[in-house]
Amino acid sequence: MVIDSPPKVSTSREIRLTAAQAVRENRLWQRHVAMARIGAIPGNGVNRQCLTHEDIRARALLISWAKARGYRVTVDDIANLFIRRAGLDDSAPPIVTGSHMDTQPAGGRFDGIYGVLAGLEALEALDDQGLQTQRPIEVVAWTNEEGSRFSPGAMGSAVFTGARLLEDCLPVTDLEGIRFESALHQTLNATPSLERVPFRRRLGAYIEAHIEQGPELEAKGLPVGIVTGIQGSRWFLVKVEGESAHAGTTSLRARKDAVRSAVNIISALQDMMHDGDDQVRFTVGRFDVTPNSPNTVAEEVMFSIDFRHPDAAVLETKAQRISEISKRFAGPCKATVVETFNRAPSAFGADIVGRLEQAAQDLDIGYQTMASGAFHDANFLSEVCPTAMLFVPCERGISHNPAENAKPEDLAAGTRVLTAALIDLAGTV
Ligand code: HGY
Ligand code: MN
Ligand code: MN
Repeated sequence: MVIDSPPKVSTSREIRLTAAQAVRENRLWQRHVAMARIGAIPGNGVNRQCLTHEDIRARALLISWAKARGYRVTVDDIANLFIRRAGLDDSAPPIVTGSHMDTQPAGGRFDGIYGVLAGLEALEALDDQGLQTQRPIEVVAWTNEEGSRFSPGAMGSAVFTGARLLEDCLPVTDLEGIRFESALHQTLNATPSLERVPFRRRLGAYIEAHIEQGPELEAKGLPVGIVTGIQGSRWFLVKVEGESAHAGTTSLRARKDAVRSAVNIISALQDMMHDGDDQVRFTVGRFDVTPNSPNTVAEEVMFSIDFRHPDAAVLETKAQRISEISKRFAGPCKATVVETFNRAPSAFGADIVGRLEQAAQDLDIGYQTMASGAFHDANFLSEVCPTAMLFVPCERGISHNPAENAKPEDLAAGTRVLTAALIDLAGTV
């Protein structure tokens, strides 16, 4: 698909500064505090997995804030939520910002939600300054970016952009056997009055603000990172089938022990994945044993693979070997490998990245350009419209952990750059 270039520069530096200066650090911080109460877990973290009651409550809170400002709130068939601030030319493709509200089961108070709240803060800053834009601006909360409850991740943005079919998501079940379809209907039924909008609407541009989830910006004392692209990600599910047996009476020779085979497979994969420059990211995060009893030899193991690398060729070469190695090291058991997520490395367009840099320079906010190790909804949006991201530091780079933390002043600095870029892309009258 040909990606249009972003709308021409159409605002003055003064207008961009006026908009950005109206961002209120405390209002933004208090919104994070209020959201963090929904699904709060010990250690200052959050468990607000996608399409759970906590997710539904967080959506309701966001909608109440949006409605209090008179913004139009819409939803699509996979429950992506859109908050729209009208533009003078309301038929023009909107400039969109946002991220996700769902979290990991042991997640943090900033991953995802920061991008949604930064977008809302940007709209309010424009209101507070009485700035009317040419194009409408929308804030989006994408459904199921994390992929921890229903795998894989980024379902909402993938379906919105046409990279995945909604029908393929509906039968996916969580660990309790609940189908995505029923959790989705429960969520949509919680906001019955919201206007429904179609997938694949034409967008003018997309900018996502997110915490870095790495240590670089904090280590360099930089409040903002401007992201040039996202490394590739491959997800697999490996099923190892053995035979359950009595732990006391079955000799080792006679066993088809699924745990023993799974451990051998994982260690062989780790050897294959080893690289001297520590660029490969290979993670087995889920390891489910059946029947999971201390005195029964395991009949079956299902384990996940999350493999990432910035180089498409390395990603492909190593991914190709996963199935063969799994079969070779399965011993007396049977191993089957299914790929559930395959995203090549993506690069954002130079011109829209340049517009974000211009915004940071206008505001004299220190930044560096950098790539993203984490995947984001922006990965899918970059296939349908000019797309870029900005990062703010998080403490020691910790994320996907209740200890995830960020500073109010950094969240505000990132939001100011976002606001300046949004009004620049949306144009003013
Ligand atoms: O896994 C990821 O990269 C994202 O944080 N969900
Ligand atoms: Mn995220
Ligand atoms: Mn995440």
